[in-house]
Amino acid sequence: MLNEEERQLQQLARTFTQREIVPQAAELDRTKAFPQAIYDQALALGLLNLTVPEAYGGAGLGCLALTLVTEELCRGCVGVGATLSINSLAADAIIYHGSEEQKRWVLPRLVAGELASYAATEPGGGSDVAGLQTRAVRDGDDYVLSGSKTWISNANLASFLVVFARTGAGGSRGLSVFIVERGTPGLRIGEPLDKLGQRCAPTCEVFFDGCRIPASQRVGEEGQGFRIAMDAFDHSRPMVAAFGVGVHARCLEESLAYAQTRQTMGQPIIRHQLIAAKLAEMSTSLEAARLLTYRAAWLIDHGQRNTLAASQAKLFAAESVMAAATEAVQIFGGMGYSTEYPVEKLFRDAKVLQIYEGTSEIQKLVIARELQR
Ligand code: CS8
Repeated sequence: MLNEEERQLQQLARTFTQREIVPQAAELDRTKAFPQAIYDQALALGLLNLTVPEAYGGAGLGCLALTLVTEELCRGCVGVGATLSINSLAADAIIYHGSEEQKRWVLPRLVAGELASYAATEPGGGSDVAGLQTRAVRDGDDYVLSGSKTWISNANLASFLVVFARTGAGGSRGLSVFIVERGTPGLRIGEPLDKLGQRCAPTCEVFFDGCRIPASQRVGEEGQGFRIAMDAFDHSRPMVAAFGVGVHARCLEESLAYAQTRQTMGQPIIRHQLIAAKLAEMSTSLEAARLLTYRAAWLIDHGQRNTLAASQAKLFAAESVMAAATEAVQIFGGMGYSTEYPVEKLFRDAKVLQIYEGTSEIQKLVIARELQR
């Protein structure tokens, strides 16, 4: 199903993950430290910023290549995988909607190793994009931004943010998108928030207090912000589904190894049919999630609208990885509840996959709407 180039890229990411991420995952979870050394090595190996076009120094690959690499990184640690791949969300808004000047300004910087954040979610909510409150008021050749964001990935390290703000009336037609440089007066970024899982992936509050930026930093036309956000999600949801597939694959790997060695009642627990059934189900849902994810990525790579497929992949991957992580803890029993074994971390890491990049409930809403188109 995959071509030779895709297989090689997947293998490169797999080997890198096994060597560099797996041994450090537990410690990064404890310290909550951004995995800078892993980031630098992955960048040097060409595993990051895959979708940036070659004209701006990137690999010029598609969404499928991104999901293949992301799945492998997240098999090692989804905190690491997420924080390494999240540049692509901000990049996509600029790749598909930015001016030539904006692309030349920011895309080569990502390829050189800078980080960018995608700032949509606000304290008032993440699901209702059309209801966001941050304002951008036109003042001559500038816009002045006021408001706040939260849960913004990598914001404390980002060189620039792609910010969604209201320029017009309420609703989906009143939003616009801006590039805001780190250090712009009126921009303040909070410390990383503490959280249940994916702890080495920083997420921060962001505050705009009379933050003045030139109008040339608006991405697309005024009022196009909602469409740009939805379009970015069509590209990013397969990637986030791949986060889930990576964690799911690790759940199966750990559970299978444990079930083959752990003995109860005189035999390895995999010989107990109720445990064997859990593994059978875990492997079947993994393959289904993977195929949905590849399909959603493939469709958009081939110029086809993938909104339905992307939401189906994100929904199924998130729900099935949570079920798999729950069963992994169950298979490990008391050891599954212990921080000395890896599965409690998989369980904690999995939960947010049902929440970010559109909750499972939002994915169902999108799917139901797409079915009626
Ligand atoms: O608001 C929409 C939605 O998708 N909400 C979820 C938002 C979301 O995903 N938030 C997550 C925040 S970002 C994040 O989590 C990053 S963290 C990630 C990983 C971190 C790792 C460390 C909605 C609820 C589906 C839409 O709701 P409505 O407000 O009801 O809008 P609609 O009426 O459906 O649409 C308005 C118009 O837009 C058009 N539209 C909608 N979807 C699309 C797509 N492509 C193109 N156009 C679209 N996908 C729609 O047709 C409407 O057009 P009209 O012409 O106005 O009728």
